[in-house]
Amino acid sequence: MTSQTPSDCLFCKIVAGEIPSDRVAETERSVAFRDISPAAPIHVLVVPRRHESTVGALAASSGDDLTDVFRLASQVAEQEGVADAHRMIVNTGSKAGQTIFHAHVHLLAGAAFTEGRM
Ligand code: DGP
Repeated sequence: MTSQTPSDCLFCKIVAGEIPSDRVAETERSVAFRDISPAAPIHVLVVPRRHESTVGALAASSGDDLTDVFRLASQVAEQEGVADAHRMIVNTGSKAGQTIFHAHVHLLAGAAFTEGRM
């Protein structure tokens, strides 16, 4: 699905601190940082520290990492004051808009989400 490997993966470099990011929270397994190109007033990406190309691959390889990513996303929603008004979105595959092939969850909030679906 991707040619990106941990050595040339942008999010691996952000996790390692080699590329700066606006980090909002982290755990032993996951890191949350603000999206460089926000699609909503609050737009945070939550990524596992361990490289997997997609959330599906992450689920297949480690339920603990998968759980931690979503738990941290919920914690960030809480700390941003949007625990009851946010979306979590996962893009899988370039045809679905995935551009970075390191598993990640988008946490989006602060916009008036009036549509019932994406
Ligand atoms: P996706 O389309 O689901 O693969 O989302 C990738 C997101 O990553 C996209 O919303 C923009 C964001 N992004 C790309 N490059 C950087 C970067 O260098 N820093 C940060 N913070 N976000 C980035």
